[in-house]
Amino acid sequence: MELDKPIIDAIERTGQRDVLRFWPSLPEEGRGRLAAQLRAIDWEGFDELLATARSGRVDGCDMTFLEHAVSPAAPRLSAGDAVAAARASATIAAGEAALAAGRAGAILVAGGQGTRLKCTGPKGVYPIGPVSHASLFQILLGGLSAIRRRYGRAVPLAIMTSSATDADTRAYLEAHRFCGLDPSQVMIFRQADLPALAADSLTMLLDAPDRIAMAPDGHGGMLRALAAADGFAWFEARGVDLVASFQVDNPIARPLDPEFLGTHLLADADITTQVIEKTAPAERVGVVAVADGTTRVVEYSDLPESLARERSADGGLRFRAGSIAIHCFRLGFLAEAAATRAALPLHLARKAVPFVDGDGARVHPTAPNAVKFERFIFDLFPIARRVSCVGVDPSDGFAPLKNPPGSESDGPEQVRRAMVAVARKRLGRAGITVADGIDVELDAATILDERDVRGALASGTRIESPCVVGSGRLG
Ligand code: UD2
Repeated sequence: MELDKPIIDAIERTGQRDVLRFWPSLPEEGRGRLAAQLRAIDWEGFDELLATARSGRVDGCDMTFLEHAVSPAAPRLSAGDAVAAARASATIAAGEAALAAGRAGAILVAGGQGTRLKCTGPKGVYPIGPVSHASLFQILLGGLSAIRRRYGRAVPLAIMTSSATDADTRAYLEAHRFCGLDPSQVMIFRQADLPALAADSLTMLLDAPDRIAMAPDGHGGMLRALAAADGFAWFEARGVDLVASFQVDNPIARPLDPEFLGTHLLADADITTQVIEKTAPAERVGVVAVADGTTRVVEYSDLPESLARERSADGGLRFRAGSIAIHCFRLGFLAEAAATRAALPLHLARKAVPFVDGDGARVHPTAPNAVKFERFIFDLFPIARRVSCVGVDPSDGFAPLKNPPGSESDGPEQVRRAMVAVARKRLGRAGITVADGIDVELDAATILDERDVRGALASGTRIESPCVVGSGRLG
């Protein structure tokens, strides 16, 4: 096997000849593998990688913007509080009408490698249900079934995978019958990979003599990948004109909350985003900030520590609008942005990436030796005509699974506790008591909120042993 001339030219032009150092000694099969990777690389975009790496610039950190920026107003979602819900009734009605008209779709980003969680395979298969042991996929996709039951219309769902998660995700969903969803309402699309570059030489690293070290291109890769998979047309064909995007790691996420969607529609926004009040400077959430009419999300790793710590006169953090990565987009806005390649900049991260050295020995660096690149979907915020924000109480909508068992925060123990707390609260509102220390869970596919609880269990019921409410095992 020989390499095509345009690829050899691109390798020369970008100074990447070193990637072929084992080529002469590779067996035919290995050459085939390496050639396939080289063909898949976006050589036209390679200069952007090199320029970003050379500048050492972190796009999220625009100091001029941050100097003037403030946290945006974010009216709190009522989340079942009867008084607040009555006040928000027109907004809730607008969202419910959109759901009943089948206008809402969803994008689940599930291409991450789950490095911090140290799980093998996609994060979505992680068993998180405190009683059911249901996986993240079962819980999140189940939530869409519950919406369909209530509003009579499916929420078409596009799931973004990556080279790291695609095959296993497809196999899991097939084996689990798409977690109860109609397969014709689910599309799976794969984001692209970008090469990691050696920090000193800016040359690609080899993970093996016949394999380039690549990593998913960040959740911002969703734009180009969805366009390439005809995803915008897929949504349009199903009557969708707004899509909520959410992450695979948060089982109590409420991306299709009617009040959230209603806020978006009544504000006539391109983007509406959910925020929590960030209270500790070190919390690992990006912050939403506004200056001169422009809204941005500044990722936690990009926010200088002095600014992360700064407090306002009321004692709260100056940058307190913590992004939980649940956004509602006008579909037309996303499609237009996808057509503009320049819309999403690259972000740079310095990472320790294993590689094979000149002698073919594998090296596991303990300090960062490489730069990796990612695009973030929230970099669309500054080009949106209008961005609106809603506030979420973390106990009602944010319990991310990031860390392995035994961690101090964001581990499975904390996530399960949060799920049990949500269940207890909703059961309590429906007049059901739960004995102390008992784990309860709401069946994601049938129970959206206390209204569904009332349909499943009589008020006054007392729960004495662990159970999943709504699954048919109780009541
Ligand atoms: C993300 C947000 C952070 C905050 C936090 C809330 C970014 C850059 N940071 O931080 O501001 O909102 O979540 O939990 O968004 N993913 C892909 N492809 C990729 C990379 C990630 O699909 O190439 C998915 C991944 O599967 C997961 C999500 O994006 O669902 C977030 O990835 P992460 O866990 O690496 O992000 P984190 O916790 O640093």
